[in-house]
Amino acid sequence: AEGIHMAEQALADNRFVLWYQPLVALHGHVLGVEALLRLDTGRAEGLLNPGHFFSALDHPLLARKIGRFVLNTAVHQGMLWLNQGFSLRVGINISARHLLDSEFMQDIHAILARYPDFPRELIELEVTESAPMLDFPSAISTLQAINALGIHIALDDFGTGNASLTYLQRLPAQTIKIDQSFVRDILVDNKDLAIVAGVTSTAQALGLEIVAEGVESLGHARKLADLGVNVLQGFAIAEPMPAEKISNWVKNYK
Ligand code: G
Ligand code: G
Ligand code: MN
Ligand code: NA
Repeated sequence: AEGIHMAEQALADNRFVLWYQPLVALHGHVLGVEALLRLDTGRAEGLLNPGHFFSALDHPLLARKIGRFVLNTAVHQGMLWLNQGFSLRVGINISARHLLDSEFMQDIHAILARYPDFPRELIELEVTESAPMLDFPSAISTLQAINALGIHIALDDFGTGNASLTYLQRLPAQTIKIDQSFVRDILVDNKDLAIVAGVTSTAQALGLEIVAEGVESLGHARKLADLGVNVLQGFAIAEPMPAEKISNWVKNYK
């Protein structure tokens, strides 16, 4: 309840902000960013991450309102970067509640109408495994409709749900983001290494891009490269940062 109240206030006061974390392809170029929601308390606590207001992201009305803010802000920012000469794919986390909302497709069409010149393949919706679990047929048809518009889909937190392989089989997706809980210990735990290797070769066989999240050291990056992971994201590459810092970061990368 506290998270819901906090989010209502933040919407009213315009205190939601997006930070962005770069994703880099193996051979050096910056592929894009993931938009990460933060709540600016305006006080000493500074920015709160979604752990403080997760309940709002699952609230029937707030999920829609926050989701629209995130879509609009992220695509607007992507357009600004493009106009500055930076072609960056923008990853946008979609809550299960918003994905399954009867107004979700309208929200998608509205954003495409507002930014008709933004390349649709630069929009990547990150969907976690909880969404299809709630209503599989509805999630499939919505994701197919989105894909048919040219928007990309990533299966986020891959491996942490209980139906990953079913999703790979049945959901339209271009990207798998393997969860950081599998990546963290690949240098010390052969089980985790085997899991990441297996998911990577499955992704390759299916022609999907594979992103490793939670890449925290150069050692991790090297090991992931050896395994054939295409794209890296994590503190070893860059921490999330405000939008204004991204263009300089991209210019200075390698
Ligand atoms: O960035 P951070 O580690 O604080 O994110 C915590 C969780 O919140 C992650 O699971 C992430 O996917 C989720 N998250 C971050 N930004 C958004 C957002 O804009 N919308 C939704 N629905 N979830 C988000
Ligand atoms: O669930 P999702 O994958 O969207 O969550 C992304 C979250 O992971 C972001 O909130 C970000 O702050 C966090 N994150 C990004 N890189 C790293 C990392 O290298 N290590 C850890 N522990 N967390 C990370
Ligand atoms: Mn994500
Ligand atoms: Na993830």
